[in-house]
Amino acid sequence: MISSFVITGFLGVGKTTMLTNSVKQYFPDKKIAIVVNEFGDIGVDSKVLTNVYSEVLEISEGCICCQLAEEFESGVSEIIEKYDPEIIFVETSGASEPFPIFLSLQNLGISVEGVICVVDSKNFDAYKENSTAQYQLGGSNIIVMNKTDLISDEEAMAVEAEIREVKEKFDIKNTMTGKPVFKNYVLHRAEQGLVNKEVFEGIYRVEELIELALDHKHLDHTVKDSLTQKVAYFTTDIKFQDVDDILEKLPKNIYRVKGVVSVEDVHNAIFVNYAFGDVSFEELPEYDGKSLLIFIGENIDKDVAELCDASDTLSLPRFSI
Ligand SMILES: Nc1nc2c(ncn2[C@@H]2O[C@H](COP(=O)(O)OP(=O)(O)OP(=O)(O)O)[C@@H](O)[C@H]2O)c(=O)[nH]1
Ligand SMILES: [Mg+2]
Repeated sequence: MISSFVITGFLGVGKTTMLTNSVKQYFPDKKIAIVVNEFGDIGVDSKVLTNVYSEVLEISEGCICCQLAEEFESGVSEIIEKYDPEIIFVETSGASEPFPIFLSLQNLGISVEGVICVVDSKNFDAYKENSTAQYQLGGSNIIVMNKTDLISDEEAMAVEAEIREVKEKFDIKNTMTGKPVFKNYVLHRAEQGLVNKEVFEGIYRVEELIELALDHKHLDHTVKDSLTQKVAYFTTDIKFQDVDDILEKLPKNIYRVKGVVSVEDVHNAIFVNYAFGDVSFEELPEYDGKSLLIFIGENIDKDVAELCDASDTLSLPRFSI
């Protein structure tokens, strides 16, 4: 039987980082397929992940939990037929709930070994009221407190207590019996997505799904949280500094920026990865597409338009999402 893990967690918490750092390291001899879904219709994670894994399936439009169950299931079936993987890892979009994906995998006869919710320990306070984030914690049985390098031990203890509180409050229940779907959960700490191997060893196998909550009601979270994204393209040649300047001017409600840009002063294209004020850059040797930045946050349309007006290089397409 094929095993799988679902990796969930809010925008920019470190899901892809976990896939590139931990998973690759712990399963060198296994055939691994990655399914990645990104918020919005332009995916950049898959470009990063294809540098590491040979089989990456990108489910790119919308969010898998809302509209794409069919596309998800047929995509996964295809990857199984073509590649015959031993383990499938599904990275859900930061804006989707894990439970419907869990159900889809079960539908396909794939064993779900765990639903891992990655948490940004430094920024948990900034997003813990978000209903999607709460359902992501509630719908998982392994919690990984990532980015612990950015906080002290005392802060980590405080965040852990907050996480447990949210987890317990939003723990997903069987709607028929009122009992939690997962019997228990475990919490690990990590830096750069590097977790202990036991997280993946199936020892926390989802033993007992008491009874699937068939009438699980989907939360219309994208509307409720007003999470939106805007894609802006670079219209002229730019320097590395231009990208930095744009990121410095971001208002607080834009908390996630991803993109790929070619700049004059660096040989390879650069993958830009910004989350809650922190930014990292990575070279992407294979990329020769357009230079773009994807802005994600709450009610951001006006802010992105202003950023584009203030910058000589950025512009929104006439029909933007
Ligand atoms: N300091 C620090 N930065 C981290 C850590 N883990 C990830 N990051 C950084 O956080 C940013 C977001 O990481 P990703 O792995 O892309 O996050 P993600 O959850 O896949 O993001 P989405 O798919 O967009 O929701 C990147 O700039 C990473 O380099 C960590 O443990 N410590
Ligand atoms: Mg990602």
